[in-house]
Amino acid sequence: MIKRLLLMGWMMMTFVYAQRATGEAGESDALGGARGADPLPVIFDTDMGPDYDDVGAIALLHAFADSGKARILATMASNKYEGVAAVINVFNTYFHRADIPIGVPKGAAVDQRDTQHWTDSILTRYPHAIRKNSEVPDAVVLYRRILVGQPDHSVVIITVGFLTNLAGLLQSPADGYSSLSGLELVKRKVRQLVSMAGKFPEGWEFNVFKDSTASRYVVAHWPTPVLYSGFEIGVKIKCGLPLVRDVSIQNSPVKDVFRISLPQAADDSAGRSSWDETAVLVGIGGYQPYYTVRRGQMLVAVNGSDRWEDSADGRQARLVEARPVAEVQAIINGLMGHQPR
Ligand SMILES: [Ca+2]
Repeated sequence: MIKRLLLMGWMMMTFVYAQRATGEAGESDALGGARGADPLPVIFDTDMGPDYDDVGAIALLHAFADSGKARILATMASNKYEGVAAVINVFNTYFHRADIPIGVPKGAAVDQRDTQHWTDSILTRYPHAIRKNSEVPDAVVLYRRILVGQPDHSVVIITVGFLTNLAGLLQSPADGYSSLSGLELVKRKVRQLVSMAGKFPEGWEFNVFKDSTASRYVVAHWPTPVLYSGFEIGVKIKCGLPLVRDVSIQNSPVKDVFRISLPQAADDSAGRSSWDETAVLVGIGGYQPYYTVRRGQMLVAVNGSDRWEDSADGRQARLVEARPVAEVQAIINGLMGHQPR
């Protein structure tokens, strides 16, 4: 009941702000300040581990789809450990969307699974029709196939992992799906990229430095508005304990992952930091009223470190806190407890 109230509160809040922002310049909308009433077409791109905030993120994604705010076009892996496609399929199946297309990188990519053994636990316990990565297409090919069928400037891509697939997409040539280059296809079909990436104003962040070649390429060449949720945003938002303690939630792979993983790190005694969940939250719900944005550009050095450069007319922006962390934490915890319809 409390979760339902929280979800309703969040939806009403975003509706009010969406209405308010309609009267403002379209610029706020381009950066993800406000979202309309129609379900947003979303491609979700995740490393699905080694950390488990990806699990919270995919729970939020499906919660938004169930409330009519998002339409999930595809779920991509940016990590190629054997079984990643199956793990993603477990969550899509749990939320009654077993047929959502899944892509994995077939070329050079990070190959790193979790250390807490949540991936093998849920693969043993929960149904999934996809078993091996070889059963699903290459992510870049799938991106091209999905994008070409969407209305122009409509798709929001939310990445909570490495930028491997997006670098490959930008550099992809024309193929049987589209005569456009990857860059032209993105320019035509994508509305916005929302990405958990970077540590600001400067530092090292896992998603950026693990495949720094891809990160450097994407931040320099991505042709649409980009919104980053930096490391400093999610680190303070601690989630998962209400889910683990909710005895009404049974047979949930989302709950199992947090139940298995939270006790394994002393740092997580108050909950797991919610980096990836923030990208889904603002990518679909809009960033207002919880955040404002700072415009500019992320720069990634050859060694994988990143820094922010302000620029008033930058196409990129990063989140800046505008409300107490506890408010966002309550919303994310509520959405993470969402159960399949
Ligand atoms: Ca991730």
